[in-house]
Amino acid sequence: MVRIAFKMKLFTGYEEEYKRRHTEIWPELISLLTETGISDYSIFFDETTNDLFGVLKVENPELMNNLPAQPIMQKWWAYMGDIMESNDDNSPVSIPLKEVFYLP
Ligand code: RM4
Repeated sequence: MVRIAFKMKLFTGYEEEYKRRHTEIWPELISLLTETGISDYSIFFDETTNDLFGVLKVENPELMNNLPAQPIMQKWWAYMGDIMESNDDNSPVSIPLKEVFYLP
């Protein structure tokens, strides 16, 4: 099991909308993420910078490389693209974070 952390960026003023979309997250996207081996996935919001901090566990991180090609993932990213920083392919701009401390 590997823990992965990353940050993304929300456009100003969309905290409530971002939360709403995630409380109504599509069941087929949840299935895709869990079938990929992802668990314990949280996203926190830093209201001083608009940073979204994601942290998750995954059995085999290489399987996450398959996510961008999945139609449900692409549809979700297109849906989210109006409220967060995205790349040309609609994937969120995501900055990997290095672990510097862990207390199991
Ligand atoms: C985020 C972003 C991530 C996705 C989560 C569920 O807003 O799109 O890529 O893993 O939603």
